[in-house]
Amino acid sequence: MTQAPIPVGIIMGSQSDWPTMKEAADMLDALGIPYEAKIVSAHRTPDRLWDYGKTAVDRGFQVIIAGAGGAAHLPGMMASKTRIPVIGVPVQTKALSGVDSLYSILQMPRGYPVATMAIGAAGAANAGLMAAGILALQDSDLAARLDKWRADLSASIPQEPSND
Ligand code: RP5
Repeated sequence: MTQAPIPVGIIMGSQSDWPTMKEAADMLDALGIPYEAKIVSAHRTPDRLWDYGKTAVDRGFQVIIAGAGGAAHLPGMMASKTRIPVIGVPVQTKALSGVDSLYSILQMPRGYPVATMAIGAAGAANAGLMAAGILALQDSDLAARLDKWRADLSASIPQEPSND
């Protein structure tokens, strides 16, 4: 029996991006969505990026989550190489707090969109949720899990502020 393809590819420019990108992975785990995570750098491993983009459709990915920091070309380059939707996560940087990453990922030219999230951990977690929302369009079981996740989050918010 052939195995179902992994629907989500998480890629990041460096090992140092993993603590941020793990937030996306943790969200996918929480929602029961299979993924693979790889280090693919636009600058340090351009051939790896090219191979990944060239084979992504055939490998059955439905969404790619790409995180990078600084001169963060990875999400945009991946979007130029595959029609699979790319969700970009700007990783926070020491020098410019991730605004460099944000602008690098956000300002794509017409024709090659990247769905850009917020800077850092919240953006990575939201990338997981965005991927879940896309996949849930075709998967009613996942849609129910995502609805429950959202309802649980709402229910966890207290009505009144606490002094503790
Ligand atoms: C980018 O450079 C990576 O995405 C990372 O955010 C940043 C710094 O990489 P390291 O020097 O920590 O490997 O390509």
